Amino acid sequence: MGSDIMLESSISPSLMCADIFSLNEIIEDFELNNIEYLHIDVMDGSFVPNFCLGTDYCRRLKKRTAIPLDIHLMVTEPLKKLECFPFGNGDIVSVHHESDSFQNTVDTLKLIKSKGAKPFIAVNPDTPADILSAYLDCIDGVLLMTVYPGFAGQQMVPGSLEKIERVRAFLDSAGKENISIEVDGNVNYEKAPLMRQHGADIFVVGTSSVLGPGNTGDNIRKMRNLLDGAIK
Ligand code: S6P
Ligand code: MG
Repeated sequence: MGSDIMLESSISPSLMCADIFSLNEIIEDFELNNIEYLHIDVMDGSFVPNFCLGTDYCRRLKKRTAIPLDIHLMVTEPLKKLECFPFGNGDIVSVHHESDSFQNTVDTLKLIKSKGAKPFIAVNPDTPADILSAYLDCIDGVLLMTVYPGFAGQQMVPGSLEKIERVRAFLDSAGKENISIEVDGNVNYEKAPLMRQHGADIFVVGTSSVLGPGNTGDNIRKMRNLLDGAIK
C-alpha cells in the first residue's frame, strides 16, 4: 500500500476543537511536543453551514507561537479574501476546488505561493480525485476531506482510505512524489495508522484523538508512535 518513497508524517491539530479557556496551555503542549502545524478552520457560513475562526485568531496565534499555521479556507471566493489573512514562509493555505471557478482557484494558489507559503488544494469527499490533474503544477499538497466540511466530531466517509491510496498512486505516477496528502476528519487512533499506510502524510487531529479526552501531551505522543509504527 502507498508509495515506496514516503514523506515524513506531520501532525496538525485542529484548533476549532481546542478549549479556548485552555488555549495557552494547549499551545505549550504543542510546542513541547514539536507539533508541525496548527490547523485553523475558517468558515464563512456560506461555503459551509457554520462559522468558525478568522483573521484576528490567525494574527494572535502568529504572535504567540512559531509553529507554522495550516489555514483551511472553507469560504466562497477565497481570492477576494486571501489578503485578510496573515501567512508566509512555511505556512500551509488550503483552498477548496469547490469554492470558486477553476481559473480563480489557480490564481489563488499562485498568490499563496508568491507569498512563500505552501498552496494546497482541498477536495470534498464527493469530488472525484481526477480533478487534481489540472492543479499539479501549482500545489504543494492535497487536503483530502475525510468528512463533509463544516463540523468536528463526524464519522469518516466510507471509501476515504481507498481515495487516499488512489490519490497517492496518481501523484506518484505523475512524478509528484513530493506533493503531500493531508487528511482531515475523524483521524482517530485506529484510522490514522491506516491512513498513513494508504499514503497520507499530514494528519489533522481533533476531537477524535489528540484534542479529545485525556492529556494533550500524552495524546500527541500516542498519535506520533502510532504513525511512526504504521510504516515499519
Ligand atoms: C471540518 C474541519 C476539520 C475539523 C476536524 C475535527 O470541516 O475542516 O478540520 O476541525 O476534522 O476533527 P475530528 O476529530 O473532530 O473529526
Ligand atoms: Mg479543517
